[in-house]
Amino acid sequence: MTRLAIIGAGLMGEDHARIVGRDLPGALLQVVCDKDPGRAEAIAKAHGASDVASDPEATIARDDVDAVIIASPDFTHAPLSKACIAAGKPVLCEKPLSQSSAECLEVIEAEQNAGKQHVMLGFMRRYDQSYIEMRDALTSGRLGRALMMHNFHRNVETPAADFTGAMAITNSAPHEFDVVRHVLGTEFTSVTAHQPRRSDTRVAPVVMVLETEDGQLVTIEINNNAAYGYDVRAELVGEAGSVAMNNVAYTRTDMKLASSTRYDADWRGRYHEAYVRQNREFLRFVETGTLPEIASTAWDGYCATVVAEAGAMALATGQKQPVQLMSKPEFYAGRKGAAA
Ligand code: ISE
Repeated sequence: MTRLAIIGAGLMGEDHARIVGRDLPGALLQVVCDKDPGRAEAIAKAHGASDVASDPEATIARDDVDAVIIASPDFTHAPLSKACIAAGKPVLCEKPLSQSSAECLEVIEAEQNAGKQHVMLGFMRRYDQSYIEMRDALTSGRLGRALMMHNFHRNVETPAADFTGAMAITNSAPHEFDVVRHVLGTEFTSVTAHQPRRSDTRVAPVVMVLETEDGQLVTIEINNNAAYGYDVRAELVGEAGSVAMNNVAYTRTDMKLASSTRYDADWRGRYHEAYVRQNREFLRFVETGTLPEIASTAWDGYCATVVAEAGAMALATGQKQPVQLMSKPEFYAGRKGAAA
């Protein structure tokens, strides 16, 4: 049995605890750690954890913890990932690795110094069937050369009233930055960012246009106040055809001369399957020491953050910004993606 610690007992910590408790044969929820003991207790009780704790570093170092899931606030992700590397424990860290590319580099450096990869990053969309099929359509050659990828990412409303366009780029868009790099198997080279005007003070949608090294165009709309539901769409356009994501709805209701399907209020339902697959792959990584081929690594976390920084700059200046990555360390070689 692999003994797991979950750090952070918020929305995502609870979701991971549920997955470990119900959908992860071979894993034991050993400890739930949160600064708020009441929250840790509640989640531990609901999902069968053996123990609770409030000190993340001490939890990571425990002898009865084999691996760690980090679901605490964003600013803790990099320092706690480094603590896992220092303790020699595999870690599934929620995105983003850090909102600062310089801090991502610290994690990369720590991992390289340790001599092996410890960090699997929670960009769970890589495990979503729609993106898997898009990537397959490219790698099999069926779709011909990729030309464009269009992406829509809509939340019902922002988590905070003072949410900004820059936050849409650094908080929500990294999912697209990561999964598009993964599907296309290339890197971004530039980004422009635009916003329409709303009638109220809420953050307006952000639309980005990105270019890739391989000459593709990528559009990303982030609408954090879409009002109607959690809705993610994507279409990959190749020279021989296109692959578009269907809306995921298990049922349709036909009534009173109308037909309707429903939307979830947030991402947890839409991506439940992807989270389960991701966490099972993490468990296999802990058991075998080999990172799954499609897993997002600390390097991928760095790349997503560099694109986010360039995107935020593009929005602030109104100017096209270059996306400048350092050259990929040999340590992470062979993990570029589909069309590499
Ligand atoms: C949010 O920031 C997330 O991290 C979720 O994973 C994502 O699906 C959601 O739409 C974002 O806004």
